[in-house]
Amino acid sequence: MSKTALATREQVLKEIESNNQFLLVTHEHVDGDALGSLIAMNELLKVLKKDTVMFMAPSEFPISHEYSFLDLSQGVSKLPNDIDERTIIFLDCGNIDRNPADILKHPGVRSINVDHHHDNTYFGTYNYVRSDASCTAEIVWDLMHGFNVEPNLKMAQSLYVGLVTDTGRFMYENTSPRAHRMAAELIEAGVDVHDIYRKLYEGIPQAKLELLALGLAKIKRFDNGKLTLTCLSQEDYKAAGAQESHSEGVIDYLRSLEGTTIAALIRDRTSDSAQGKKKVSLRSSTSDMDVSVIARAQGGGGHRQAAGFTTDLSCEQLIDFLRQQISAQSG
Ligand SMILES: [Mn+2]
Repeated sequence: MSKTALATREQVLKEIESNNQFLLVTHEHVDGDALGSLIAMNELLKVLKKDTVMFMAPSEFPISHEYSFLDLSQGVSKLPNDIDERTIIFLDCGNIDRNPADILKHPGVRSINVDHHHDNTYFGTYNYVRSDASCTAEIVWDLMHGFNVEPNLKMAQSLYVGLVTDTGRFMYENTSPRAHRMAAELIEAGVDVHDIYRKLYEGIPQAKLELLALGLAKIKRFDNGKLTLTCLSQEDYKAAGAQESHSEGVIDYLRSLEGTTIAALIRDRTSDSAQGKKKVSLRSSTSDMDVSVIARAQGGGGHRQAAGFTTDLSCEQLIDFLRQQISAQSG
C-alpha cells in the first residue's frame, strides 16, 4: 500500500464507506478529545452499520475521574485477532510513538490517521490532518456531516467533550467561529452544557486539590518570570494521596501567572513501566513562542501553544534546557 501524503475529505469518506471492519485507537494518557473523538467515531461507524472496535491499552485504566461518565463499555483492552482485516483509524495521534505502535507492524495494515496536530508525522496510509480544526472531535463531526448523519445524544456529548476540553472551554486561540457553530449544533442535539461542565470541572477529588497546593507552593520563576514552572515528585503524589492524572490542570495556573511566557509542569511518572522518567508539559501564553519545537527536541510533540515530552533528565537539567530553548526562540 503506497502512502498518501495528505488525504482529502473525499478520500477519507470513501475509505470509510468502502470498508466494513474498523479498529479505533487514540493516543496514550487519553484526554477529553481523545476519548470524545474515539467514542463519537465508534458511534458514527455503528450508525453506518460497520463492524467497529475501540481499543484502549490496559494502562489507560482507570480513566481519570472527570471522564468517567463517558461510556467506554464497548471498548476492548486487547487487540482483536483479526487486526489484519480491519482498517485502523487513529484519532488525535500526533505521532505513532504515542500509540500502540505494534499495530502498524502488522504487514499490509491499512490505516487512516485523523488528527489536528500541526506536527503530525503522517504515519498512516491515509493522513487526514487538519491543523485548522480546534480538536479531532471537530474533524469527526465534519465527517459525520459528510455521511449526512445527525448526531445521536451519545455522539453529541462525546463530540462536545472533545470540543470543550481542547478549546479550554472556548478560551484558547484555536476557538474558531466553526467551533462555536459545532457547539450550537451539539446543544441543539441535546447536550446539557451545564451538566457536562459539572462532570468535567467540578467534583474534584480532594487529593487533586492537595496535589495542586503542593505544586503551587513550589513554583519557580526564571528570566523575569518568562519561564514559570513547578516539579511534582513521587513524594508529592504520596503526600497528597494523588494519582498521576491528578496533575492535570496544574499547568493552567502556571501559565496564568503574571509575566509568564512559557509554563512548564515537570512531574515524575508513577507507573511501573516509566519509573525514573519525567513527563514535561509545556504551555505558551503567546503565539510567538512555539512549545512544540521545544518538545520535539526531546522526542515529544504537540501544538504551538501546548506540547509535551517524556525524559530521563533531572529537574535541574530540564530547567537549563528550557531556559536555553526559550532564549533561542526569543533571539
Ligand atoms: Mn486534540
